[in-house]
Amino acid sequence: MFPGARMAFTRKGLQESIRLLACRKNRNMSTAGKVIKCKAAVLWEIKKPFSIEEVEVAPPKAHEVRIKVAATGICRSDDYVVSGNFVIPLPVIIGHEAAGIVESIGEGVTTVKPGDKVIPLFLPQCGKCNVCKHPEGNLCAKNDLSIPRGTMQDGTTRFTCKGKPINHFLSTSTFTQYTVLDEISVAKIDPASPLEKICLIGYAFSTGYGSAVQVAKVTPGSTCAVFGLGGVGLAVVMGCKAAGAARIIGVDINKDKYAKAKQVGATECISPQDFKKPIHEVLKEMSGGGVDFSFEVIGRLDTMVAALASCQEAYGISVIVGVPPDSQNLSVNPMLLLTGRTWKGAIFGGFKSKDSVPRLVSEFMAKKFSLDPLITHVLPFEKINEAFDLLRTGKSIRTVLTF
Ligand code: CND
Ligand code: ZN
Repeated sequence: MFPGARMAFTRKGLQESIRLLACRKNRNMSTAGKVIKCKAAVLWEIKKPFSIEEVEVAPPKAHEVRIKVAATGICRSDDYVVSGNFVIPLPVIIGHEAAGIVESIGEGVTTVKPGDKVIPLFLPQCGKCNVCKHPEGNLCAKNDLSIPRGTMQDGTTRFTCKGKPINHFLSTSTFTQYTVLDEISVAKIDPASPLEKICLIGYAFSTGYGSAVQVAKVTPGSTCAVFGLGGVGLAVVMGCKAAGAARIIGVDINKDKYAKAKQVGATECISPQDFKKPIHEVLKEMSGGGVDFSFEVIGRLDTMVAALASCQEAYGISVIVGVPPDSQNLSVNPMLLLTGRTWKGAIFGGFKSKDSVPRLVSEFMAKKFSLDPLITHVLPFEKINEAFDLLRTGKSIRTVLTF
């Protein structure tokens, strides 16, 4: 090719790029400020499948952001809504573990702009409440978890379907092509990050990983026991390993979970059903008096007490990660604590969301941890009901739906 031809080719390429950019800008301009009609999975009633509907998504108001969802994970907590164990206002668009791209912003938004890659935050960080100002707490007073409202911060919804308002879920609502978030419920992330993977940082991964590194503060050379080796439990194992634990004992009644647990860092795995003695006594013997750190990642009252009893009586730390059954109380012997154990619990691994999510994405990009072991299935969004069946039958760890 002679030089003139190369120049013409390059100029043509440049002109084409400019045209495409202008198109993209116009496209944004054409939807900004307008209602977007798109597909969403609406839950009209509990214990019923999702129905894929055309919904109307209103433009973001002041301090709000509208995003195009690129990928969303499916979580046990979403299924708690479908089964009626987690009671929230219906009809609703649920889903809370996602990643996407900002389509448009409302007045006064300063932390994100159209085109930014973002992760919705099911736990907001307003930066102003007592919890946000406290160095440790992360359950921001503006959360929609303690008493679910099912709305934006201003008390109204941005979704309509067949003329009816549709509720939001945990300030996120990600089972939809477009969603609207309060600015305090969205974090800007590395533009190079793969959205179909890092969506897990919006919930399961950070919950487990943070429980080890942030809540328990696992120390190098320590011995840890992780009760429950589902997606969140595996992320706890990854956190223990990253913190330098020397022994990580996985506890699960399903032995199919052991191979993956060992792949991510468990040094041994045991089943309570293989022993005549209670599991806390087995763990005490295995660790010469009790483990340094234990984690309950199942959501059962009996295993919460077993995990507490299995940590060292004078300095052991036990963390509740599993969500207990609704309105049930525990009975424990206070001597378990009087001797010096610490019993803790945390939502979202104790991480302050808006501060921590971008940092965790950067750590993922720097290959500090991998999310691949947690993602067992990737399906198109329309197969959402199939994806929930995989979760309910225990066939998946995490299914990611792509749009
Ligand atoms: P998942 O159901 O995938 O894993 C639970 C594991 O526990 C499975 O491997 C079971 O085989 C195992 N198991 C069940 N019963 C027993 C038993 N009696 N003894 C030993 N092992 C048993 O759940 P997941 O990993 O998605 O979530 C685990 C819990 O964490 C669940 O309660 C979920 O709601 C909770 C959670 C908490 C938070 C938070 O912010 N604290 C966030 N997300 C999820
Ligand atoms: Zn706050």
